[in-house]
Amino acid sequence: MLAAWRTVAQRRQCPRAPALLAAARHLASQTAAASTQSASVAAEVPSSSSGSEPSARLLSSSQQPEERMDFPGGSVPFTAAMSFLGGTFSPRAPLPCYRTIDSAGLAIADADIPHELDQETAVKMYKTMVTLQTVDVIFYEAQRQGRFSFYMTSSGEEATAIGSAAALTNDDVIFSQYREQGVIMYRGFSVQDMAHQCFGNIHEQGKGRQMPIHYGSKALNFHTISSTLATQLPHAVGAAYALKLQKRNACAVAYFGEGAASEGDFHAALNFAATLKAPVVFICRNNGWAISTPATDQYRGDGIAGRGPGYGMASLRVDGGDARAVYNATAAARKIAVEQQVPVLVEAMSYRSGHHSTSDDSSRYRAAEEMRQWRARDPVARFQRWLVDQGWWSDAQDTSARQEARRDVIKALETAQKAPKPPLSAMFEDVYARMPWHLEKQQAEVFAHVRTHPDACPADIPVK
Ligand SMILES: Cc1ncc(C[n+]2csc(CCOP(=O)(O)OP(=O)(O)O)c2C)c(N)n1
Repeated sequence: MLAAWRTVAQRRQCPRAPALLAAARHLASQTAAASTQSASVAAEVPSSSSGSEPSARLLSSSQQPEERMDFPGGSVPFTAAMSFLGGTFSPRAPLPCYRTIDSAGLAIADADIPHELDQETAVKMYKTMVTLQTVDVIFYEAQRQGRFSFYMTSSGEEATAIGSAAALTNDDVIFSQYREQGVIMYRGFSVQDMAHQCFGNIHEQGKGRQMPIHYGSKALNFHTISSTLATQLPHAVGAAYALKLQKRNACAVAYFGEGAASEGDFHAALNFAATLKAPVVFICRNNGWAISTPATDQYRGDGIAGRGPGYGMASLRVDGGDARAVYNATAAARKIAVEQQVPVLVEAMSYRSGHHSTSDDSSRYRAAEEMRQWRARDPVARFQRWLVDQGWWSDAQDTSARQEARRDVIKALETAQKAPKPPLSAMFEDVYARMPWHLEKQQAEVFAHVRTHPDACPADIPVK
């Protein structure tokens, strides 16, 4: 040990070398005295104790690596140099952003493509993007006309949702935030299903008890969306851990925004996932804004991907506007999660091109020029260009796909709007097998109130 310290002090030309060497000599003499003692104590350790057990590590100085601190949380080397890591002391270059097609949609020649898209998958992805764009435009307008109460578009982020969804299997369990409608659509949730949910009619499994856009489907392995940010992240870890215990060939996939990543649940989820080695793929949509809070006010480190290594988790940053890159990144992350039974973090860099929701006006807090620049990099147009270059898509196909999507969306809205609403009593159902006394009491009070104040209940909700 003494020799090691001398080498360290000399190599670093440390001005405190004489003091360090004196301290080392003192330590060495103490260690020599202690080793005589510990040899006798070590003799008392039962012979069944293995060298890796804490008691043996502490007691046998001869086994203790002198140049490292061996403790229950790991083994770290000692250093006589004091240097802070990160922050203002050693700013690191940002993690680069993996992409396979450029902002104009041209393929990048030397890009890593471990999972190349086949024509059928690529065309399905693009058609879903076209439908998603059409749904977003028409549903947004329908909300503005007062036909239902709330809507959120995913404009600018279509490639993140659909590129990742295409790389998963139907056995993978999805926990999304609220802006990944492309994921559930790709899995088979129809435009009609979406319209029923937004209108909260009798065809909707939630029976109108949730706000619009809170989709969910047991059949599609897609957990119902919760408005409360980041609550889905610990749930996803629990589900992933269950998949691990069941030895299933599947993972959980958790989507969230960079704003949600400031919640405590994000940190709890990542640490649990890492320590439990839960097969979960975390996909962050870093779209630059959390309502009016810019990403620059959300963190000081290297975005969200930069946090992964701190949790001991493989992390990747990907261009969220490049559907082919997102597909490859998710397929690779899924492979790691399922084969190695560990979590993986993916940060998809994108931009929220629309307002946060129908309750927001983003022109109040961000520059028109910023929005114009990002809209010019439209992920759907980029992917279309790549598809055309592959010879897999044409302008004529595009026109007809968009016309068909428009017809479907308008029809779905009309059908959903005409469908009856669930009765008032539905509000009290489905939580308990037998309604407890306090809910019975509340239900009676609601009905009594509506009888005396008929205007308190919307006219299209049957009072029964
Ligand atoms: C726990 C919690 N806090 C605050 C809110 C209010 N809120 C709703 S959306 C949102 C912004 C979230 O931004 P981000 O996670 O980046 O997703 P984005 O909307 O940009 O897709 C906030 C603060 C909430 N729903 N839940």
